[in-house]
Parts: sequence; structure tokens; C-alpha cells
Amino acid sequence: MSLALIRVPYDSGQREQRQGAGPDALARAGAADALGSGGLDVVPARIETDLPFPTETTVAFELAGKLGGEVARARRSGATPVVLAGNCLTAVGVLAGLAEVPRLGLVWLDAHGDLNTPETSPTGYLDGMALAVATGRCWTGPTRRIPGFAPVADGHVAHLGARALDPGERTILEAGTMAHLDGRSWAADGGDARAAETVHALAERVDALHLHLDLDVQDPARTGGGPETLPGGPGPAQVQRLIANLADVAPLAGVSMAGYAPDRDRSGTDTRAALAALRAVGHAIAARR
Ligand SMILES: [Mn+2]
Repeated sequence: MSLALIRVPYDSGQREQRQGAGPDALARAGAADALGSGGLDVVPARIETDLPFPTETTVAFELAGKLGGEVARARRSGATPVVLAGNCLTAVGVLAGLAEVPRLGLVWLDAHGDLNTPETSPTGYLDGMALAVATGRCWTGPTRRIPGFAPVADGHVAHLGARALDPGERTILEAGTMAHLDGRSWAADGGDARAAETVHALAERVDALHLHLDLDVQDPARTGGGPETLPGGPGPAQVQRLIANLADVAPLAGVSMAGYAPDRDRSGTDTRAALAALRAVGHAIAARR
């Protein structure tokens, strides 16, 4: 009966830079206490690259493979994995480590689609492809080498909070194979109920959930605003309410959190929002044990 708090301190292949500094900064700010506030013991771990010449893509997939092993070890020991990372692609490692969970659903909270592929991405930025990788749309060469990884079916995904979509991403979400709720609808009156309905509908098709939280889903007017934040999304309290709601819906098999850049958080509001989200996660996991 415990939680594994696994830190992956990289952003775009660079160790402890920008959002890659987030996991250790959150640990120093009290992430373990926040996560343990639901009553579960918290066991820390940390993943590092062994590549002598790190590049954005090679490090990302190497870390996803290592993280998969760490997540699987945590799970076998009876611990629920909670991953603090710089990038969203780490969700792929969590999915690999949760391979033994039958009918796993993926709840993806993000201001961006993360649904570009190398062919549709305007920039080539790998982390804008994270959910496309998780759903098997691209980078299938490297993901085939990640033990346990299998793409998540679109019908097992709920995307909430998007408000910056490239044309290729819009096409995917408008196709309707994946449940989604855009950021403005979530932030509007009645948005909490719409968000709850979205995850409830997903829970009818799955037995457990992987929650992926990119902190940029939160409206920067109500946080300090990290490097990739965009106006028009839910506030931190709405995100925390949704996390609390997940406990009523299905067990949380794993959690990944990305997008916290401590050097952009001069007021401390991003730190407080991230720790509050971790408290909500700790309580949600404890409630279903
Ligand atoms: Mn993201």
C-alpha cells in the first residue's frame, strides 16, 4: 500500500533544464508530503539517461523504456506509480509499465493536442507528438523496442483542455474516435459537469485509468504561467476537482505530471498548483485502495 514517486528530470533530452528542472524542484517543495497526504507511504525513485550523446528523440525513447521498467517494478511491489517529468512523452513509459492492467483508459489533460506526427508537426518538436505516439500514430520504430508498450486505442482516451490545435490535430479530434472536451468549454459555466461526464463515459469502457496531467492545461491567469501556457483553460481548482472525481469513476493505475518550469514561477503560484494537484492525486489513489 504505497506510492512510487518517480522523477524524470529531462526536457527535450536536456537534463534539469527548463521543465526538466521541475521534478527535483517539486520534490524540494514537498511533493512527497503532498502525495502522501492521503495516508499512503511514498517511495522515491529517479530515472537518468545513459546515452553519451543525448539528443531530444533518443533520450526521450530511452527514458520511456527505463521508466516502463521502473513503473512495472513499482506495480509488482504493490505501489501505484506517480511520475514527475519535464515532458509529456514520459506518459508512453508509464503506459508500457502498466501493460498488465486490463482495459486501461488514458485521461490526457493538456492545453495542446500533443497529436502531431513528424509529418503534421510545424516545428518537429517531439513533445507535441506525445499522445500521437501513445496512440500508435507515429514513432512506431522506437516504441516497438519499449518492453510492454502497446498503443492505446482512441476509444480508451479522453482528452481535456485543448485550445491550441494544429490542423492535423484538429482533424483527429473532430473525427470523434477520441473523447474530448476543449479548454474553453471546461472553463465555462457548467464545465466541471461536462468534464466529469467525459471521464465517466470513458470509465464505462475501461477498468482503470492512467491520468496524464500537463500543467499547461491550467489557465495562466490563475497560475504563474510556464513556458507553454495559453489562456482559456480551467483553473487549478477545476483540475483538482476533476482529479478528485476520478476516484469515483475508476481506480488510478498510474499518474504522470509534466510541464512545470520552476524558473518561470517567480510568484510560486505554479508550485502551489502542482502540489495541490499532487495532494488530489494522493487522496484519489488512497480512496480506491
Ligand atoms: Mn503536453
